[in-house]
Amino acid sequence: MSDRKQEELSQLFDSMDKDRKQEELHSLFEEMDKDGDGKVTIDEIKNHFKELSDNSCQDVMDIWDRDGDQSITKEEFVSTFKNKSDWQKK
Ligand SMILES: [Ca+2]
Ligand SMILES: [Ca+2]
Repeated sequence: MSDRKQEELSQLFDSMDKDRKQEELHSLFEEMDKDGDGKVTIDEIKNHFKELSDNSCQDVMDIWDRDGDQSITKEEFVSTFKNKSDWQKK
């Protein structure tokens, strides 16, 4: 991942990270999950983060999609926030 992209993603996550209460994460997830099937797909990410390039959306997917099935469940989403230090290395 390039430094610039890393920066872009860090800013994105920081902006989403003002308040990490569980309910907030859950409602954010539900906001992203437009069709309400309990999974966030790459298309839903692109839809939600319109300011991100396609490549960056794929990076977001890779960060959140912990089991690699190209969709993000609520569990994956919440656990990624808990393990933020995994991907956000100084
Ligand atoms: Ca969905
Ligand atoms: Ca997954």
